[in-house]
Amino acid sequence: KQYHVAVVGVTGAVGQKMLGMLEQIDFPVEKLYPLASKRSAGKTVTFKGESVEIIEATPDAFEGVDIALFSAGGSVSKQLAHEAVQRGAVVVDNTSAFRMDPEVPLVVPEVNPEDIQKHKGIIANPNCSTIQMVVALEPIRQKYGLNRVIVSTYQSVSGAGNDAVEELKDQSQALLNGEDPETNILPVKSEPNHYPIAFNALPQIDVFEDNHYTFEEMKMINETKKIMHDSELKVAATCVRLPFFYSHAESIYIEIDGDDISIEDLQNTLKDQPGVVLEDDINNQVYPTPLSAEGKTDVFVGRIRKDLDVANGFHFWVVSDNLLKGAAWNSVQIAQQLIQQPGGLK
Ligand code: 11C
Repeated sequence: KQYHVAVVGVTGAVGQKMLGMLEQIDFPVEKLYPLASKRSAGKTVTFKGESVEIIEATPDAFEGVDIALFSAGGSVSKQLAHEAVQRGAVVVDNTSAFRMDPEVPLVVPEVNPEDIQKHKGIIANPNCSTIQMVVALEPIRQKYGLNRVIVSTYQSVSGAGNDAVEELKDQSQALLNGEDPETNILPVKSEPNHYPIAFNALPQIDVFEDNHYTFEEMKMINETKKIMHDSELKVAATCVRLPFFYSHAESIYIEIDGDDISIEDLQNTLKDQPGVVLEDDINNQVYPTPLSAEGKTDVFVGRIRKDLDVANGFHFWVVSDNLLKGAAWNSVQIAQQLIQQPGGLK
């Protein structure tokens, strides 16, 4: 069977990667609906070697669509996802619009694929920094149980969109030329203050919440509990933007159950897990970095260490391409499972 597939936000960084992933796995697309804002309508995208015209994303544009992959921002999803569902599409939404809605499954296929079947038209794709963390944690949680997670992130500028990528380039050039950098986008475009990202580190990703955490940090906390179906899990996060273009890295501390668990036990637990690549060989200086993970769909894990004070505490380093496993690939994987699971595409 072949499907009518819409990509909403097709001109954006993630939309483009969604097209690439659909092509790469040869997803059975009978007809592609590249949807975007009015501004982009009439331009074209290339899909499987053919030029396809971009259509304005309006409710009627979803007529005849089977699967709609949304990545055009939360407000577009809120406006159009239900319109797409009413017209018979299943929506895979890569924004925060519906992630915490109890009616909407929040899915990482390596962790909770069974939740896909509970959908009522919309399936949410988690935040990029959450996805790579839960892919790495799930095999450990399955084997040993998981009590506490404390994560600090090192996130690339592409998470804030193409404008932030350009801002890092421009600021780097300006500073190297001895000029003042222009600051318009980061840390958060809609906020009054902007700070340079080039040669800097910004401890703010998204807006602040009343509890002094940022929305990005709260996404990591709340989404992790929802995906793992464990509201009791202790999770804390600090999210930081750094001046590199692609992939997010994370320093993760966990407390697990069990006696005398060794570094090798955790390495063996993660080795050969689907979607996980263990790169942990300090004798040969082997560990993942944002550059080494860029362009790949896996989650890379290294630097596994035992905490020196807490018996069942471990530290490790997790890296993944935020636009691929963190966004486009996870969405396309959900779509792939939808069409493969019995009764999935209903
Ligand atoms: C960032 N994680 O790096 C964000 C981008 O909720 O899907 C993804 C925002 C989201 O800025």
